[in-house]
Amino acid sequence: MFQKILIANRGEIALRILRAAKELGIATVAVHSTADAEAMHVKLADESVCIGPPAARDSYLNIPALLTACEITGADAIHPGYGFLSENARFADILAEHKIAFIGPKADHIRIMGDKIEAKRTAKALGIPCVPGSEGGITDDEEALQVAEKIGYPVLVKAASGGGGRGMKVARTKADLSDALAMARTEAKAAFGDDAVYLEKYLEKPRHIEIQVLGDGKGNAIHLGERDCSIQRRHQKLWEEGPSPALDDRQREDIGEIVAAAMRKLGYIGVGTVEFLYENGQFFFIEMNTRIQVEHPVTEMITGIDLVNEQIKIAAGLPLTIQQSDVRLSGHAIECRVNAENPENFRPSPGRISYYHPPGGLGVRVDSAVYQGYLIPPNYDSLVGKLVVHGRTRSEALMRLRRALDEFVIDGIETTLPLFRVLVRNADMQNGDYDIHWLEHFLADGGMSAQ
Ligand code: MV4
Repeated sequence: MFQKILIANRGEIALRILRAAKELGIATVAVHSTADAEAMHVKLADESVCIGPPAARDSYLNIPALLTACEITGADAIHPGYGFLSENARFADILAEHKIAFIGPKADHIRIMGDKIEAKRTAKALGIPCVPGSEGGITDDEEALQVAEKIGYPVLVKAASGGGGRGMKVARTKADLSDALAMARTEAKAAFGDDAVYLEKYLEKPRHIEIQVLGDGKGNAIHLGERDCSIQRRHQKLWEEGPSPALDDRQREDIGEIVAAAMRKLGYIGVGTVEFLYENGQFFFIEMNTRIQVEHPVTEMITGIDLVNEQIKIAAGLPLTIQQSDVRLSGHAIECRVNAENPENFRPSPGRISYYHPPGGLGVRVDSAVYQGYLIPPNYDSLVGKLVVHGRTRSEALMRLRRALDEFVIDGIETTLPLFRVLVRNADMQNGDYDIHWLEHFLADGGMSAQ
């Protein structure tokens, strides 16, 4: 087992990793930029190293600085969290060269899943249902026209290096296709330095349902159910829940076993999330994330499994001790991402928290690293914390969420709390009757102010 883990991240996920390490009796090293000197994970870690100025590229993305911090402290493993270097295959390779353990999957699996064309090709070969589309990348307009004729319009042009919605263009008719291809390639070249694109049948009103997996690379892999992440704005998730209100147990077991079997065949190591679009009772693979995700507490609350604890043990070479038959999904969990943003226009609202009172009580969890008097820096994402509630049923979880949101006080900055107080009272949300476009339509129809 590792002696000392360097946490190459910040905010709530850095605290989350620190907690798991401490419970395993492993020493912790916090790294921070000059903007995060007063951060909670720095205060609670056994040691801390300042790795640079506020800009991420000079601190949390600064590989030489992270290697030096390992050298100085004698850390034998690095946990990357999410974002930053968590899905950077080169970083995983460099750590291997320096004999420092990367708490994550094999670099090759990160590389495969980072290329959306390779990811899809691999998923298909492993027996995972995919969206109908081009076999690989699209080389010219002629090929695109043939594929589009075959799968039928509307089609979606997607960037191979994309993900998170960047570099996507819909073509509703043959006449739109050439422009959509050109715009997607231009955007992809500018954003990722790679203009490779592929084609898929465009699904009009899907849900976004992701399956949590855990594998040890020794022939064992299990699934831990799903999370419905359809409630998002401009590809930023806001409300995630599990189980999905749209699935029954049979569907859950079927798609879960398909994914677990695929991960066994792949020899996947660590935690991973296989993302699907779900429409008319069918699942369509779109991407796989090879990191711990922001919304992992939803799965922890319904399974009782500590995913970061499992991640660390697997990275240390221990076999998976959980069998699929041990996994019990119990109750319902909902996570709301509390961001330092204006709840109507989502403009960032950094600043000092003048008063902070988080909710509590049975089935209420707040994963946050802020405190009263904390100054939220403007340099990073706006996540203040995650309010996660659990109930024996979805309606109990909704009632608990409503109560917890009304109890939650964060003064000094604007937050998304008022938006969630409206959503938890909304009929469609109470009925679980939503798709990936629901929130943007709700906001466009007046959303907050219309209440
Ligand atoms: C799609 C799609 C419809 N049809 N693919 C957006 C980000 C990336 N994860 C893939 N995305 C989509 N791919 C096909 N063939 C719609 C989206 C999409 C979306 C997907 C999940 C969650 C939110 C979304 C918001 C807009 C579009």
